[in-house]
Amino acid sequence: MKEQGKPARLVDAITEMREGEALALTKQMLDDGADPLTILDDCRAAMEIVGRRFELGEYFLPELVLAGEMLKQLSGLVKPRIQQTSETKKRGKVMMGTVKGDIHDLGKDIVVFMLDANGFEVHDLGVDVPAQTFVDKIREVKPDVAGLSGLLTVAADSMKQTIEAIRAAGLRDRVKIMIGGGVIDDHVRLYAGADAFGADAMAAVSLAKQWIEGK
Ligand code: B12
Repeated sequence: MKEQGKPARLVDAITEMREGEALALTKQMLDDGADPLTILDDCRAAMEIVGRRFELGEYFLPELVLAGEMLKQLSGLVKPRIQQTSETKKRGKVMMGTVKGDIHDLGKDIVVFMLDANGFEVHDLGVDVPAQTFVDKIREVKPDVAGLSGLLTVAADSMKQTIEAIRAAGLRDRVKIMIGGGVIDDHVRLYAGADAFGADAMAAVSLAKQWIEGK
């Protein structure tokens, strides 16, 4: 039988909750010169499997919590290997937050990190962010782009309410809005009234570049 490659072993270690092995494998892959972004993709694939098992009643909250903790540690190992841009002049301002009612932040944190590494000034509002906080902070910080993250189905409604609040405050034409996370897709973009949906952290970077620099 063919030996399983390291990426598949990493996905396996995460989904089977073998924390020590997942950490050791990640370190090994990084030392072998693996692309850090690919490792993050593998982690995300593993989280999808964990999520599916939770949905099927095979895993429970403790497994979700452990998976979340593992991902935090793994991304802590991976992030320093991602090249930061050498430009000191910031490219533009991006505000990020997980919408009201949702406390998932691992994906948002990766997006924040990638935006920062690519030279944007990032303002992270955290999780469970009320629509009014987005409005207040947009007024105060004047970001070029606002990114809304959410993983729960109900996040779609929070995104819609947030964007409506931004519109009601007269700020909608001053800020481009991107959304992303878990189940978010282009249907949600239409429903919520965002400018774009991004599937991953690099999509967030491309959108911000495109909007701010016309690239
Ligand atoms: C880990 C986890 C948790 C951890 C979160 C830890 C943390 N600090 O974030 C804990 C244990 C706290 C948790 C809690 C809950 N969870 Co949970 N959780 C997950 C799990 C397994 C992984 C999520 C994750 O981190 N993925 C990895 C990251 C890297 O991916 P990502 O977030 O999608 O982000 C990437 C992209 O989407 C994109 N992106 C993200 N944000 C943005 C924003 C923009 C602007 C752009 C462009 C891109 C972008 O870039 C990121 C990097 O590539 C998912 C399963 C899944 N399929 O996602 C369930 C899941 C999201 N959870 C779920 C549920 C039900 C819950 C709970 C309600 C459980 C409970 N009974 O209490 C609570 C919710 C509490 C709340 N109010 O929010 C469900 C949601 C179902 C639904 N559709 O509504 C899921 C889908 C599991 C399932 N299949 O049932 N959870």
